[in-house]
Amino acid sequence: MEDILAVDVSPAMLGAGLARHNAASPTSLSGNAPALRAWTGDIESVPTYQGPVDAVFFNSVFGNVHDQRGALDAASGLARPGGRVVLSHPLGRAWHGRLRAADPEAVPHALPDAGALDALIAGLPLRVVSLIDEADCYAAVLEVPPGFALPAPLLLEAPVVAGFGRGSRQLGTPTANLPPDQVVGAFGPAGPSLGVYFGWARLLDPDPEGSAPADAAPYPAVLNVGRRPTFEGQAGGDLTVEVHVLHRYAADFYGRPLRVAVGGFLRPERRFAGGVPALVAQIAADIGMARAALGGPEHAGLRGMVE
Ligand code: ADP
Ligand code: RBF
Ligand code: MG
Repeated sequence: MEDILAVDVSPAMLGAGLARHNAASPTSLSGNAPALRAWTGDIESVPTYQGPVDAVFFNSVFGNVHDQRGALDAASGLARPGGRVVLSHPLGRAWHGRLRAADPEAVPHALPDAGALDALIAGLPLRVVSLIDEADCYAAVLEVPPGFALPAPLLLEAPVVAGFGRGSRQLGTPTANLPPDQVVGAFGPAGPSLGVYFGWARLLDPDPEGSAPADAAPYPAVLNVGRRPTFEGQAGGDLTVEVHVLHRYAADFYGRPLRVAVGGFLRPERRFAGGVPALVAQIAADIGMARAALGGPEHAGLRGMVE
């Protein structure tokens, strides 16, 4: 069996689902055994640490979801890179339309047709893979962008500049800001995809009076290249390149050059409606994904690029 997280606003419905499942295939809920877990609440209340998941299914429910765009945004954030979001209704548009006519309060939305679907996901990190919209069957398959190893690793090197002073104080993740104009050229003529990358980072020119020598070693890192829409409003602020090094340094290192070898892209930047706690949980997940990717054979040579 697969790992499944069942999500419903109704504890009674969740209980019924769990009872039916456990009767059919009793499993241990302890340890790392694949299991059916339950979360009471709507999709936007599911914390990121429950993911990342291969796929999010909205089966026979999407028309009942009041904030469909918010739900899709939350779903895209729970899915792994390349993961899917599926909207399905096995009885299709005609049946759903009659249900909606009978109780428009419980079913505020029609199933989205191709145009409505495009409008719903505009600006979200989702694309339509396929859409079946027939009288007796509805299924829309959406995909979040795949995490990708870059065609070749990128090398960034620039002195660390001051940012907003928010990384360490508000988020618990200090980010060494690099001047964007000195580093975005490395991402090619089309510029960087805004989002989170992983790689190795090393501080150059160790200051004899400052950091301990050990601080000049290469360490794993996560980078955000983006406009911080969680803080700066939907459109975001100026482009920043921020590197959170997975190491506890003895002292701050403003002005010192930082060299970063970027190995791949983890996810697009998002606006977190849940604010700081939601972003902090996502960054923790990003760090886990980065460590896993850096530990794999695909990126074995990356560390050497910053040495
Ligand atoms: P700012 O807004 O000025 O970038 P932050 O709160 O983001 O401030 O903190 C970043 C600064 O913290 C870096 O410029 C660097 O001097 C220091 N720092 C200490 N440890 C780290 C780390 N592990 N990763 C990144 N920066 C760190
Ligand atoms: N800010 C966002 O608004 N959305 C994000 O998805 C986002 N992801 C981040 C991921 C990582 C690994 C890091 C280090 C930062 C991220 N930030 C994101 C940037 C954050 O808003 C920024 O570091 C602080 O505002 C301090 O400048
Ligand atoms: Mg910073």
